[in-house]
Amino acid sequence: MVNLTIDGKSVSVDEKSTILDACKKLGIDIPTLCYHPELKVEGNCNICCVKIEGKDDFVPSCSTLVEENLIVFTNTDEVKQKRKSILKELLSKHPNDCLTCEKASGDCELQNLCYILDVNRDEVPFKGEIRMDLIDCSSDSIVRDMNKCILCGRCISVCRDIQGIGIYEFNSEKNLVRTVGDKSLKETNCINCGQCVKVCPVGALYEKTQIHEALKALLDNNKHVVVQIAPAVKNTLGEEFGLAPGTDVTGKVVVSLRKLGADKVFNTDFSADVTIMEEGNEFISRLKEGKNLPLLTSCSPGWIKFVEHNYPELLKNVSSCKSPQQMFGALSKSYYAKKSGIDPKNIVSISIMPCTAKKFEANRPEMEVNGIRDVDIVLTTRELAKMIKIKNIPFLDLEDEDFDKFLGKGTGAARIFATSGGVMEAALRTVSYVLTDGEMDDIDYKSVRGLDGIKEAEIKINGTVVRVAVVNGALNTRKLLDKVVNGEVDYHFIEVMGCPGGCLGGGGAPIPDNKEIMEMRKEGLYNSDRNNEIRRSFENPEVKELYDEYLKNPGSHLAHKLLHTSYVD
Ligand code: HC0
Ligand code: SF4
Repeated sequence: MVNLTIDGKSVSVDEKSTILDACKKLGIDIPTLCYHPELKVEGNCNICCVKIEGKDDFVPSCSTLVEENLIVFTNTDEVKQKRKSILKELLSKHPNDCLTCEKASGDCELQNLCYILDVNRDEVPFKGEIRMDLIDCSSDSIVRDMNKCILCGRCISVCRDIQGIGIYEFNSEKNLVRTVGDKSLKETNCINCGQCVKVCPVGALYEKTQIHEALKALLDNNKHVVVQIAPAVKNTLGEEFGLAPGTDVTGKVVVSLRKLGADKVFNTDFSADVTIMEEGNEFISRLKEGKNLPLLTSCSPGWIKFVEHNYPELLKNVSSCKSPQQMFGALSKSYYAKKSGIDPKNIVSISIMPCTAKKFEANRPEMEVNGIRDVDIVLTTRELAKMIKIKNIPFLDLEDEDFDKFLGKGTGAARIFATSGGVMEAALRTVSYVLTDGEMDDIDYKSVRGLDGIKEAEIKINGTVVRVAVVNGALNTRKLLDKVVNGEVDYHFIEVMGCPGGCLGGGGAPIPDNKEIMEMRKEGLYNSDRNNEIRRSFENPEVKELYDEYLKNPGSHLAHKLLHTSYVD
């Protein structure tokens, strides 16, 4: 342990600690900007500077290691002035358009620092010019506005170190962050995961917003607007309104959407149950035939883009099932349209997702049936929160309401899709039942739960050992798939989610998220599963009705036409 004194208080910390860590231990708040607890420390903005007795220069507390008997000052006038001057320098280069910035107020760390350090934005005019060539709208999911970049390096780090993709780099000549090869984002191997959006402290990276399109459709009396709500949204949206992570706010989301003008409010959990029927059936066939194993799940669009770019030889292993988002879209414009006597051309299908890549997925050319797009508009959880706030809907005071019928019911199995291991567990709940004619009816498969990057388990079903793996985050996926390709491991079924932790950690989720928040979200989700009276997909009464009345059997001709696809890069 190392002993030091900070602002007159003694503290002992591990020798690998930084001064910032020691300050945290003492409860001393230090403003930070480039620093992010989950990322490699760059130490390049210096806003967290402190003074060490006997040294002339200020040092960044986030990247300076503690030393025995160090005497540190964090809050002198000199330190405060230094921080202010660093902030003012950043502001002089930062466009002054906070009123129209896409970064939600409260999420902009630069703006927050103005309050914390008592710097009035109006006193620091923007001295640069806004360059249109620094705005990249090419991606379906993400906009990059490098006019606003403060060079913190977080996007570089998350994409390279957490996702293992490495789209961005510093260009020291031009003093900006660019994509490797200076391509537009669409031309790179970006998987649209949005992890860079979540860590960007300012409005330099944001989801390609569709709020205006959504509001227009919701107010159009000639359109029949159906909205689906993804599993993760129900246990995370509350954070935007001050509720604890994991709180189940399903009933309030439903009312909010009705108040926003939705004609029907439906449930992605319903189509997640349909996915299990289709994917479970596909798995059982492949297992029996011993063909194209391991089966790789297909619900995470970031992962699909990743496999297309990096492991095209494994595309034959990817399930042909569309994701629940897309299955819902296709069913809303076929089954639901028929049942309600509505012309599918008049239906606008909106989805609320914790994911930026879902915008890309909905735009994929494959995602339509007979020229009718499955999903028209995708909003992230954060975009929905913004809409609720702009429209002054008193979210916390709303009385819970239930989903509309036909595509509204979801089981506990569907809800846990949103966390890593959930799709696998949901599939196992149904597959084990089917393969044993109901003799094996396990509900809890705890071995595939948790936020670890790679999990594996062996499940005995009817004398057969089914070897499964669950992986989340692109870097972990690469590690696992390299082993699959090299024949070092041999699984029957692998669940892959492109974002760390699964959809709960999606690029469209509330900001911030960290390990503690992710744990709470996950616990909330499993509570919602436990509280659901139906916890297996094949028992969903609306799913039964769908098959009885319309699709007939999983894997039927009609099911294939509507709910399956193939991916070609
Ligand atoms: Fe997910 Fe999904 S679980 S990907 O994270 O499978 O986005 O929540 O909606 O489609 O259901 C996201 C979440 C979904 C889909 C589902 C799957
Ligand atoms: Fe990298 Fe994901 Fe951002 Fe694309 S969206 S640049 S893959 S972090």
